[in-house]
Order: sequence, then structure tokens, then C-alpha cells
Amino acid sequence: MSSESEESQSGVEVRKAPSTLRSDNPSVANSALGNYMTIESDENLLVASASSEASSTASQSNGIIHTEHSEHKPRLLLMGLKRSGKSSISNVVFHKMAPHETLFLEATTQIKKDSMRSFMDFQVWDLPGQIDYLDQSFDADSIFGGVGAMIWVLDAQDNYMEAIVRLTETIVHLQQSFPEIKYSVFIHKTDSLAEDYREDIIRDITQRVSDDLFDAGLENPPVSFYPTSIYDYGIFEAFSKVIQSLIPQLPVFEALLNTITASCRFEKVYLFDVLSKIYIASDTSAAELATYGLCSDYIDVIVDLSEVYGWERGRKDDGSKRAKDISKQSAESFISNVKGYSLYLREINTYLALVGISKEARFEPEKALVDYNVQALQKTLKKVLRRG
Ligand SMILES: Nc1nc2c(ncn2[C@@H]2O[C@H](COP(=O)(O)OP(=O)(O)OP(=O)(O)O)[C@@H](O)[C@H]2O)c(=O)[nH]1
Ligand SMILES: [Mg+2]
Repeated sequence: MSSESEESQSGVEVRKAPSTLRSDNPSVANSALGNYMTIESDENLLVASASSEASSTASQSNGIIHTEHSEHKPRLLLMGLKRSGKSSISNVVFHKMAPHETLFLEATTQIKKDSMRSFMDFQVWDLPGQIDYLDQSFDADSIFGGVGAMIWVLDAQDNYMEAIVRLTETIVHLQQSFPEIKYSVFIHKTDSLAEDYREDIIRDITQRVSDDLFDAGLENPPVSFYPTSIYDYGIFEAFSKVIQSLIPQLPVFEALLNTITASCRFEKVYLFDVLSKIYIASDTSAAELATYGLCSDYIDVIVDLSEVYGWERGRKDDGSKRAKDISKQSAESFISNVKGYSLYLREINTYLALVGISKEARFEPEKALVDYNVQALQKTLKKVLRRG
């Protein structure tokens, strides 16, 4: 737990969080941090069977969109050269692995598929770096067909020329057959670059990739660049942006969050997937990594408290009116005087929580107004999620 969280404990007020910050869906697996997202891992042989034509039926419950056929979930590919950090990223973001433990990861030899069951079902495929996927013998359709986003992990502390060549070849090749794929380049391991020339390296890589793609005839390729490291919040920020690129309702979420930022005088508002701490939307004001970190740590504190003092919804339902009222309410919490900020959290549904950060050290006087506005927002968000 970071120092910010320790400092914050004196002013914390937690209301009803224990009972509601848990899933009432028995199919969602227990995890140390709560019950928000199921991760089903599946290691498959590299030459996967051709993508099935089976129709996918979408079902909706609790405002969460689930597709029944896993192959039809939006897919996110992690690609890049050997040892660039793909499996480390997947393990740190989706399996809560401590960054230093990635030192002991072995090279990936088969495609590793993780199914994420969250506000939207999606899959993350970790591809072994040792294989040439442009080889004609591969069934490209089974790997790249239906992919929403491809993340190319580029080790910035290594000699990155070969990685840039492979990356541009891959994009140029895939653009012809799979034009709908969105590309993100994670300029990775930035923690191990000397501060003096970190920015130069990031600029150099971005420029070289853009120039090479331009030379190959791609004038406006759908490629975004993010400096990342598993040793700071940068990897969560970058993954958040990639996931957001797959969410059709993003502009609606952003407009709603802009409204709440203005009406509640928040500095920044995030809509978090609670387990992964990926934010699926935020208001459109400029974000600072420190602000994200504070909100992310706050979620940890609340979920930890819920784990210790909480109970599952319905378990304390003795039929009394009070028990019924409590089980209907969303978890909420606010905290004052954390590094001069106030933080506010409200559960939106089983998977999502809204976290707002305000520059006012204390915002109790305005709490009632904030509650009112956020409750109205919660209703609207649920409607948007239900419509899919
Ligand atoms: N300094 C630093 N090291 C990292 C970072 N991310 C990963 N590593 C290290 O990079 C090494 C390789 O990581 P892996 O995740 O196994 O690489 P990979 O891309 O999955 O490799 P293959 O499975 O062979 O394709 C490990 O020792 C990690 O600890 C990072 O952000 N910073
Ligand atoms: Mg690996």
C-alpha cells in the first residue's frame, strides 16, 4: 500500500461499502480484492482452429453485456519481440502479480488466452515473441480475425531497430486483410531509461515508426503510442486507453462525466473497473498520473475494508425493512485531506465504480449535492450500459 493510503486513514468515512462492494453473482469467482471480474485462463496450441462461424447471442444482466460465445468477444492481442514484457504486462494488470515477480516468468511458448468477464466481456491473448506470425503457414484468420486492438510491446531499453522493423511489417501486412484493427505501441520499460534521455528515446521511436509506416504507404495509420512500465501506474493508464478504444459508448460516458465534473466541482472523475483498476472512461480534462494513482489506491483501501468487514448482499437479509433498504443501496465512501485532495467513490454496478477527486481538502459541506448528482448519473449510466 502506498504512503498516500496510509496518510489517508485518519479521515476515512466508509458508508455501507462492506455490504455492497461485492458481487451477488455466484458465478463470479472470489478474489483477494473482491468479486468484480472473472478471469478464465486458457492455454491453446498456437495453430488454433479456424474461427467458428457460430452465432453469438448477447445477454444482459445488471447492465453488463455478455456474449455467450467466447470467440466472439472483442480480442486484444499482446505482440512484440521475445522478452519485451508482454506476459509481465498481462500478469501485472490482470492477475495482480507484483512487478518484481515477473523476473521469474518463463518465455511463453503457446498463445495464452485470458477471458475477462467484466462490464464488457473481452479476451486478452499473450502471443509468444519467438514466432513469425507473418509466415504463410499460419492460419492468420484464427489469430487476427475479430481482433479489436493489437498492442505491440517494444522494449525501449534494448536496441529497438529490429522491433520497429517487425512492427511496421506486421501493421502493413495486417492492414490489408484486417483494416478494422486498432494499434497501440507500448514503449515499454521506460523505468530503466535514464531521465535525461527518456523523452528523446520515446520521441525517436514514435518518429521512426510513423516515418516507416508513411514510407510503406500508410498515411494515417490507426496507431497510438504510450510510454509504459510495470513499475508505475503508466501501464494501467495505457491499458485503459486501449480498452476505451473498444467501447462504442465512450463519447456518451465522457459527456456524462464532464457534466458531473462541472456540477460537483471535481478535478477529475473516473469510471473504474474495480478489479483491474482500468478506467473505462473519464471526463475529458487533462489527466495526471498522480491523480489516477490516488484514485486507484483509494479503491484498494475500500475493497480491503470490504473484504475484512463486509458481508455478501442478501446474507444479512432478515426480512426487515432496514436490511432490504441496505441491500438496495450502492456502496459509497468519501475521504478528506489526502495530500490536499478529497476523494469520493460510488459503486455503479457489480463491476464499475465512479471515483471523483476534488482539490478542496474537505468537501463535506457539498456532500449532499454531490450525492444527488452522482445518483442521477448512476441511473443514466445504468441505462446506457443496458442498451449496450
Ligand atoms: N525494467 C523493467 N523490466 C520489465 C518490465 N516489464 C517486463 N520486464 C522484464 O522483462 C523480462 C521479460 O518479460 P516477459 O514478460 O517474460 O517477456 P515476454 O514479452 O512475455 O517474452 P516472451 O514470452 O519470450 O515472448 C522479465 O524479466 C520482466 O521482469 C518493465 O516495465 N520494466
Ligand atoms: Mg511471454
